[in-house]
Amino acid sequence: MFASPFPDVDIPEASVFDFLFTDVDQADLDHVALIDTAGGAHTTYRELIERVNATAGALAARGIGVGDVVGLLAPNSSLFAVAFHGILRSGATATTINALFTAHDIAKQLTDANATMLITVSALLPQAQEAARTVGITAENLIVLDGDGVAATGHPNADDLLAQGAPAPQVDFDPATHLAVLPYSSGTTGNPKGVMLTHRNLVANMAQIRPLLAMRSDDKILAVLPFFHIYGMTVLLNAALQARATLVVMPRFDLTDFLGTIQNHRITYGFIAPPVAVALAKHPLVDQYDMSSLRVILSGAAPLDAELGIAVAKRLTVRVLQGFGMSELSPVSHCMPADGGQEHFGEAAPLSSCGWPVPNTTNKIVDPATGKEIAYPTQGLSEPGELWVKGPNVMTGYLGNEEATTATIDSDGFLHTGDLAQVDDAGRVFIVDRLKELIKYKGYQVPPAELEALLLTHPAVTDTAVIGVTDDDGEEIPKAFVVRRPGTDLTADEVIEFVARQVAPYKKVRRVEFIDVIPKSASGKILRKDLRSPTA
Ligand code: AYL
Repeated sequence: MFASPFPDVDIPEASVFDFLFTDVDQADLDHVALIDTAGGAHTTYRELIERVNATAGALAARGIGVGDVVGLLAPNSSLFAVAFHGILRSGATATTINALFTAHDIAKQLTDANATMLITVSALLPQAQEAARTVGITAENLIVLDGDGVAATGHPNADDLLAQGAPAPQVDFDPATHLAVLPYSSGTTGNPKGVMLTHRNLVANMAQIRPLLAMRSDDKILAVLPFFHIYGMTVLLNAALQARATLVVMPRFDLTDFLGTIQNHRITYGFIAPPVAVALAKHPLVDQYDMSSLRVILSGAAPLDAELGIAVAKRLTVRVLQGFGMSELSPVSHCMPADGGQEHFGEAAPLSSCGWPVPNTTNKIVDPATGKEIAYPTQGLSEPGELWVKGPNVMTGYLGNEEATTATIDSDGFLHTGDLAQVDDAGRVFIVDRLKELIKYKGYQVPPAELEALLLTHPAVTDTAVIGVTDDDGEEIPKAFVVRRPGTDLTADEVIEFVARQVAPYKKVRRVEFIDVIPKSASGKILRKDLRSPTA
């Protein structure tokens, strides 16, 4: 067992709203909190807080409060930020939904989370309406933030909520147990599950990463990572606002817009996932922009190739950092400090590591075959084993799924990540492989179980298994192994097309191999390791 080398931080007993906004300095109230690159709107901290309170008041007037779940389906915008904190401020729980989801995916999440209201934007209205109909959410409870308004369409918009002028409600809940958000994650196996994160979990993670990330009020933070995913939610919507920084909010990633935004807004701090690092290291366009304002880039959500990270640091003259986390950990459990570790440890951590355990956490590395803890190394690297994490950022469990919860969090409170790690004698953790079945495509979760269930509905497929393989660019992509029904002539293209028609674009199967039989254990579990051959 080894603990974070950083001093423990204080985690106040506060709601997310109180932790973020009750003690804003007078001087910060007129500071710009959010800039929308689409449309150019500026929102100050004062306006943000007023709108969050008014949104909470309007939701409360509609009967939403403690015990209710509200779906939030939208790309990044200042409207998203207001709606998100408005939901939490009302006492309700937000279930954030991937903006790329199909109507079917949206309805599934709303049903599982038991949501009674859905907040979206006009660009996603067709799928939002279809999902709302499926789950029985009424027109008045389908809010279209940038829509034409309740008078025109029957769906309230953001202005309708603000115009209601209802005061923010007095809400009474215990931050230690009350659920703030329900993001969805497939965890180590199976279908996506609601990850129960309390106000305390989110407040804790803000407090834990604050001394490491060291964001400042004069930072201009690039907010292109989606707010609906836990990475953007905690690091941008929560931690960056807590630092009173300015978020420059982009609705989607496009390389030209991304580079132009860094140049024109003088961005100082960027949060990315590894595919963006590939572009920053290699794309010729990068040389045409002035990147000199950048001081730090942090990569997380999937493994960062160290060489690539070094190339980005050299090309842009910035500090590149890596962090590691999971939705189930609110999410950041490991990170490098903003100076790489220079001040605290005398040298920066190598980019092949994801840094040190964040404050208030302890780790174990455990041999998955024997269940025995692996010794902390006296020199060099430890043996590899499954990474276990304990701390105030560990979720309370999976919604309505006791079995998955007890399989993931043990009786000592350690969360079993399903990732294979090593630790070195300086306490730095290296993620070396993934034990669990999860596939990550561009940092997004692709649960194989979902694709396998879908493929089995094809009449010419008798059995299948989906795994992650590495493509020529070093990126992880989903690959399906398919057993064809005898006498049929199903092609790989047909398999790819069949899936593509029915899933969000990032969940597409991108490679297919036909085989005679899917390797399985005696109990019928797919032996995914046996499918991972060098030629796969
Ligand atoms: P989820 N290296 C390797 N694998 C990683 C890394 C990393 N740096 N970060 C995340 N993963 C994988 O719930 C790993 O398999 O959360 C992990 O179990 O979508 C899984 O992604 C969790 O996927 C940060 C750093 C946020 C990371 C995050 C991660 C949120 C992704 C902020 O600073």
